[in-house]
Amino acid sequence: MPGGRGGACDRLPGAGRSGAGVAGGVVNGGVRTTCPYCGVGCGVLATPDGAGGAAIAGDPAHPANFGRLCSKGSALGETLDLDGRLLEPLVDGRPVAWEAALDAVGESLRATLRQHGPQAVAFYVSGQLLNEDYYVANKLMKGFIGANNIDTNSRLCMASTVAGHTRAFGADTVPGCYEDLELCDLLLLVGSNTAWCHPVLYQRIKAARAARPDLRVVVIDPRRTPTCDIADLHLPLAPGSDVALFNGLLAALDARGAVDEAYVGAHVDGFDAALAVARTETPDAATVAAACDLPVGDVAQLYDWFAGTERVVTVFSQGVNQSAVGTDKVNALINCHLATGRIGRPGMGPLSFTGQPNAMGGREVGGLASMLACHLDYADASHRALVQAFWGGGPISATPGLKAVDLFSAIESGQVRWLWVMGTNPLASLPQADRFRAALATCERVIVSDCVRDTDTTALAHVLLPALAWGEKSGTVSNSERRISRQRAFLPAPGQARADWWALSQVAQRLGFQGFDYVDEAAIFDEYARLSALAGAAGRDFDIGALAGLDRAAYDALEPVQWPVPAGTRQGTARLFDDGRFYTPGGRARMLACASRAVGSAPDSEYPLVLNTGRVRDHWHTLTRTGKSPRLSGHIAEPLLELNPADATRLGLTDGGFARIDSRHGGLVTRVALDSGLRAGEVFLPMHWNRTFSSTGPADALVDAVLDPVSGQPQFKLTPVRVTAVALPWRGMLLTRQPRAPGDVDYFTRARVAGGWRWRIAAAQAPQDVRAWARSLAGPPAADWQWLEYTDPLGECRVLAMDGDRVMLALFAGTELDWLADDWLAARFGEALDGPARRAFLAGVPGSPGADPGRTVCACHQVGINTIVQAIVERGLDSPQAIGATLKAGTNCGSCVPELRQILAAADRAA
Ligand SMILES: Nc1nc2c(c(=O)[nH]1)N[C@H]1C(S)=C(S)[C@@H](COP(=O)(O)OP(=O)(O)OC[C@H]3O[C@@H](n4cnc5c(=O)[nH]c(N)nc54)[C@H](O)[C@@H]3O)O[C@H]1N2
Ligand SMILES: Nc1nc2c(c(=O)[nH]1)N[C@H]1C(S)=C(S)[C@@H](COP(=O)(O)OP(=O)(O)OC[C@H]3O[C@@H](n4cnc5c(=O)[nH]c(N)nc54)[C@H](O)[C@@H]3O)O[C@H]1N2
Ligand code: SF4
Ligand SMILES: [Mo]
Repeated sequence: MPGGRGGACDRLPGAGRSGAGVAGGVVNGGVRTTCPYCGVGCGVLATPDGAGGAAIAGDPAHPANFGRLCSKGSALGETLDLDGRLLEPLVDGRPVAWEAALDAVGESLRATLRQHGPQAVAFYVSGQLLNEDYYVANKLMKGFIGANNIDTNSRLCMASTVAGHTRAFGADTVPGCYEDLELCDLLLLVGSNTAWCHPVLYQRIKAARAARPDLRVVVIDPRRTPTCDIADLHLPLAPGSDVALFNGLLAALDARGAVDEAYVGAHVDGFDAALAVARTETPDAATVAAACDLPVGDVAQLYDWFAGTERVVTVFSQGVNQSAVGTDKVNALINCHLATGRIGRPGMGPLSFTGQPNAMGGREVGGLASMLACHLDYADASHRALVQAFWGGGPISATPGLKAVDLFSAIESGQVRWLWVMGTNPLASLPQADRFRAALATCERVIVSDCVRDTDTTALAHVLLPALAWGEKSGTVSNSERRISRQRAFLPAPGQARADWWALSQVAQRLGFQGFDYVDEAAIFDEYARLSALAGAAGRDFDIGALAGLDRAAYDALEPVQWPVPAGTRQGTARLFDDGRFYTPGGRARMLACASRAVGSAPDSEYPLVLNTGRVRDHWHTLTRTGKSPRLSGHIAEPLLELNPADATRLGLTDGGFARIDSRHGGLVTRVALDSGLRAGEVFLPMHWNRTFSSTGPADALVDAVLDPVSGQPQFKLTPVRVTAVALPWRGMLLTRQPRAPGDVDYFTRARVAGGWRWRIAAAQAPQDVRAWARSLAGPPAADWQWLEYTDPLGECRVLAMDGDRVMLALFAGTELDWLADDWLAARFGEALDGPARRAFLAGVPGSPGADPGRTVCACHQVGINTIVQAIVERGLDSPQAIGATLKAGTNCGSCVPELRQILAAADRAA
C-alpha cells in the first residue's frame, strides 16, 4: 500500500518503541507525547489506529496547552504517512545496509581528520532533534573530535536571545513562564506574530483578556498581523528600529520616576551607562517617533502604560532576534525590566518565545557553537576540565566553533571539507541560500540525516541516513518556559529508519571513541542529567540533577517539568531571579548601553524596497511535514508577495498578478497579494516554499547574510529588494497524482490535496503543444485511461485523464481562469465521480451554485471563504461567534478568528 506502514515494532536500539510499551505515558489507549512543531510545546494524545495512522487530540493534563491544539497540531494525523519518506541509507545514490553506510561515514570522517585535522569537519544540527540526539552530537564533536564546530539552526532563530540573556543575566536563563502571560496587566508582543506562530499561547492570552478586560496588549511589529486582532495598541515601527523604541522607554521611565532605585542599587550594574545613552539618543517621545516612524502620541501612550503598570511582560520573537542589532534589541528591552525591578515575579519579565519544538533544548545541551554543554562555557578552563573529565574524551578546544553562516562560508573557502547535516534543510533556510548551495556542492563529503527523501539539501548529499520521525522517535524536548516534556513513540520504526543518537553513537564507536555504547535514550538522558548536576554545582543555572538515575520505566513516566530541578527537589522552577541573584560572577544583573548602530545594508535607488520574511498560519518551515496535509495546504497554497496597495499601484502590480523580486543575491518570480497592513516601501514573503515545492525556490535566495556581530544571527527581516511587474498571462490549474514538476512554464507551485497534488502554473506563453505537455505530467499512464481533451479557438484548454470514474490528471488552462472552481475541483480529485459530478468536473464548475467552498479559512473544520461570505450575506451573520455557531469555523483552535473578523469587515464594506 503506497504511503502505508506495516510490520511490527522493531526493538533494536534506536529503532523506536511501540506505544504499547510506554508505561506511564498512556491514557485511555492514547500515548501522551509533545507536538513536534512550535516551541509552545503542547501536550498531545496520539491514539494509533493500527494501520499506521493515529487520532490526535490535545492532552488536557499538559501545562502548556491544557488540551488545546492549533491547526497544525490538530492536523498531525495527516502527516504520518510514509509517502516521500527516506526509509533506507543511501551512499552515492545507492541503497546500502546501515553497516555499510556507517562504515562510509566513519571512514570519510577518519580520513578527513587525519589529513586536515578537527577544524575541517563540522556538524550542522537542529531544534527538530531531541535532547538525547543533541547531547550525543555535541559530545562527539566537542568532547572527542576536539573542535567546537557544531552549530544548530537555532543560530538562525534564538542566538540573539541567548547572547542577550547571557549579557544581562550571566546565563541563558528564561526568567518567567507562560502563567505570567495571564497574570500581567500589560503585555508587549514585540516582533511576534503570536496568533499564527504560537497559536495556543495566543489563545491563552485571548482567554485571559476576555476574563480580565483591563489586561492591555501592545503589538510592536512593522506589519499589521492577525495578532493585532487583540491589540489595544499597534506600533507599526520602521523595520529594525526597536532599540530606539526601548532606549526611549528607558529614558521615559527615568523621566516619569518609574525606576526602582532600590532594586537597581541592590541587584543591577550598568544602569548609569545605559541611561546615559538612552537620554542622549532618545530623550523624548518625539525623537523616538521620528526614529521609529510612529505617531508621537502612540509612543507616549506605550511609555505611560509601561511606567504606570507594575505587572508587565515583554514577549519577543523573530522580529527582535533576526536582526543585525538583534542582541541589542534583546538587551534594550531587558534593560527596562531590570530598571523597574520587574523580573522574576508573577506577571512580570521579558519572555522570549522559542521557535522549534526543541530550540530551547539545543541551547541547554550545548548545540550552539558558542556554548559547551549544560550552560557551561568552553572559554572557561575549569568548565572545559569538568566536562572533559566527565566525558573521558580528549581535551576540549578553547577555539570558538563556527556559527551557522560562518560554517557554510568555511565550506565555501575550503576550510571545512566534511559536513554532517541533521534535521535541518539549510539550502532552503540559510540566507543567500543559492550561494551556500554552490558552496555545498564543492564540499568533499556531505552526510544528511533526514526523515524525508527529497529536500533542497538532500539533493546534494553523498550519504543519506534515514531518521525516525515524530511518532516514531522517543526522548525529551524543552519548551519556551524551560519545561522538559517527553516525546513518546506510538508508531513502529518504518523501513530502516533509526534514531539520530544511534547513528551518531555508531559513528563514534567506529572512530574508537569510548562512552557511546548507549542501550537506549533513557541512558543518554541519565548521563545528561548527571552532567547538569556538575554544572549546577559549578554555579550554573541549568541543573536537572533530580532527573538523574531514572530507570527506563521512570523515564517513560516522566511528567513535564521546568528546570532547574536540582537533586533533592521535585517540583521544578516556574520563575528565576525572584531573589535578585543572577549568574554573573558578582551575582548582579547587567544593563547594557545600546547605542544605535546601522542595521546592515539599507534600501537605495537600485533596491528601494525592504523585504521582510516570516511565517504563515498553517505551514511549517520548508514544508516537509505540513506540505503533506491537504487541510493545512488549503489556507495559503502558494508563496505570495504581500505589499501595500499604494506601492502596487505605483509598480503596476495587481492582486493575483505576478512580480519579479530581485536583491543583490538572487531573483525570483512569484504571485502578488495586496495587503494594506504593510507599511509603504515594505514587502513580505513567507519563508516556506523552496525548490522542492515551487519554481520560485526559497525566499532565502534573496535574503542578505548580514549578521548580528554578537550572536552571529542573520537578519532575515530586512533585505533591500527591487520589485517589477511580470506578465504571465497564460495560467493554469493542474491536478496530478505524482509530484512531478511541470517544465516549460515560468511559474509553478504545488500543494497537497486529497488524492494528489494541485499545481498552480503560469507562463508568458502556453507550451507549444499543451496536450502533449499535459500528458507528459501524468507519470506512467495506464493503457486503459481515457483521455478527454478540449481546446477552443481562444486558447482555453482542458485535458482530463480518467480511470473508470476517477480523474487521474486534470489541466484547466487559459488566459481567463477566474471562473474556475479550483477548490471544488481539488476536493473532487480523490473521489469516485458519478455522472453529474463528472459532467460538472469537466465543466470546471460545480453543478449547484454555492458548492465551491473557496480557499480554506478554517483549517480545523475545513470551511472555505465562499461558504463564509455566503452565510454572512444570506443569514445576516455579524460576528465571529455567529459564524462559529452557524458553520463551526473558528470554534476549534481559534486561529482563523482574526481572518473571520476581516471577512466580516469586507462584507460590511461591500454591503
Ligand atoms: N505557523 C508557523 N508557526 C511557527 C513556525 C512556522 O514555520 N509556522 N515556526 C516556528 C519557529 S522555528 C519560530 S522561530 C517562530 C517564529 O515566530 P515569530 O517570530 O512570531 O514569526 P515570524 O513570522 O518569523 O516573525 C515575527 C514578526 O516579526 C516582524 N518583524 C519584522 N521586522 C521587525 C522589526 O524590525 N521589529 C519588530 N518588532 N518586528 C519585526 C514581522 O513582521 C513578523 O510579523 O514560529 C514558530 N511557529
Ligand atoms: N527568510 C527566512 N529564513 C529563515 C527564517 C525566516 O524567518 N526567514 N527563519 C529561520 C528559523 S527561525 C528557523 S528555525 C529555520 C528553520 O529551517 P529548517 O531547519 O531548514 O527547516 P525545517 O523544514 O524545519 O527542516 C527540518 C528538516 O529536518 C527533518 N527532520 C524532522 N525531524 C527530524 C529528526 O528527528 N531527525 C532528522 N534527522 N531529521 C528530521 C525534516 O524532514 C526537514 O527536512 O529557518 C530559518 N530561515
Ligand atoms: S501551538 Fe500548535 S504548533 Fe505549537 S506546540 Fe501547540 S499545537 Fe503544536
Ligand atoms: Mo526558528
